[in-house]
Amino acid sequence: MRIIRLLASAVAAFAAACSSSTYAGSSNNPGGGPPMTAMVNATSLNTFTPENVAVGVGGTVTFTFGDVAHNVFFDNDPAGAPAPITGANTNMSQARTFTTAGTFEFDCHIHPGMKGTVIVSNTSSAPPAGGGLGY
Ligand SMILES: [Cu+2]
Repeated sequence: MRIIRLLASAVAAFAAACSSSTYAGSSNNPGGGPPMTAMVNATSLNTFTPENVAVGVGGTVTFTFGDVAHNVFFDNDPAGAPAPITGANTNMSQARTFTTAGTFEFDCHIHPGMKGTVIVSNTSSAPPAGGGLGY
């Protein structure tokens, strides 16, 4: 009996770990494509957590700032990226919507080496699932 109970809890833990492993920091897209929302925490000294997130075209990434001031600039491809989050931001959140597919590196101009990546992929290649987004 004890072994069965242990096995059951191990299976539950495994399932919980798997449910969020595909896209770190992202909520699942019920349509089956890339998630349409993701969160990046800029709440530590000089690290974005997670550093890499993925959303579908039209998806939104919310950057949350804590006690240490940070900003977010998309330097490598500003033409397809949303507006930067300028200044020195603390204890607030800012969302940015990504309307162009691509890989958008971002960094904090206050802390050299503090950077991350938003991968934006087209949802049209995903199989339609019950209507979904209508692409
Ligand atoms: Cu910073």
